[in-house]
Amino acid sequence: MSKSAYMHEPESSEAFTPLQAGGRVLDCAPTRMGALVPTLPKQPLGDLIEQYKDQGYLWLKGFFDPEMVLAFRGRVLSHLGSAGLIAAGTDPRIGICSPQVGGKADIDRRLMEIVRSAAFESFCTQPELVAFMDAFLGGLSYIHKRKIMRYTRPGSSTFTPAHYDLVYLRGGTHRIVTAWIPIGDIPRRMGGLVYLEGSHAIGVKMEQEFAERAAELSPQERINAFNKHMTEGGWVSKDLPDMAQRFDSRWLVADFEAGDLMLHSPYMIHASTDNQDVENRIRLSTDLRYQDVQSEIDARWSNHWSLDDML
Ligand SMILES: O=C(O)CCC(=O)C(=O)O
Repeated sequence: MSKSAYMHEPESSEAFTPLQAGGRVLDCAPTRMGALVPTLPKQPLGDLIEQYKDQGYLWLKGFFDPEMVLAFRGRVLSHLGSAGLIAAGTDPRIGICSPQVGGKADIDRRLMEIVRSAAFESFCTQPELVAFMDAFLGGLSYIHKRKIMRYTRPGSSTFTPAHYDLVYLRGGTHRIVTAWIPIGDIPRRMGGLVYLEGSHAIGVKMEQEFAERAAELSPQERINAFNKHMTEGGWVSKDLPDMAQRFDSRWLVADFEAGDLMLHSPYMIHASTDNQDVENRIRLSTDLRYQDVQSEIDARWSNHWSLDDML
């Protein structure tokens, strides 16, 4: 596929709505903010792979049946809702946050139950996703057991600082593909993922520099995202506006919908923005890591995700 066939941008003034991350307002000038390029999944595989390599991501529109995703959203949020997360008398599929949210510990305990549940396992291993990942990776795909699910309340200070994923997966192959799945609609004001345009090349360079500096570290320390050469938590930065300036690049944003599947390279720098939803909805998503089954697997990811696993 030629580049021009997919390098278009939606003509939407919404693409430039001011957003914030950790309370810092992103510069919405067209030189600092743009729109992610959507892709239809039913294209020849070779074209999809080429586009992924070129952009560092693929935003596969309508990959899943939206009703199935919304039903799963309802299932998750009704489980978390019993700990007081959801406004009484409202449909958990909509996910309106309760004005008096219950104890965080109770909600998080229920979240850990969800990520260990058969319902979540079957959501993550549904046949069309497995078949697609096998084809995309060119052989049998492996999904890491450590699967993360995130909920973000509107108005909370929770956001994901800028990073690339390999920092957390240095104990195995670098040929990882992350699948990020919005569980329900996540319009940009609800704090979805944003990607630093062209940053998969920056990630490769950063990783080379890290490898040089880390030569003196023990093998254990070298793969630890919290080692002395990393910033706290392995983040590249918590200051998204500054990063766009520093790398002279743009944050690419999108209105994600139930049914979308996002794939990104382990070198692609991404983050999330704050959930500023005026309708008071909870942002819910999962992120999964794939690789081919024959390559080296980071053993630290062979357990269920826990909030305190320090990975
Ligand atoms: O959902 C988020 O806020 C972060 C997800 C993420 O960092 C990832 O999918 O790699």
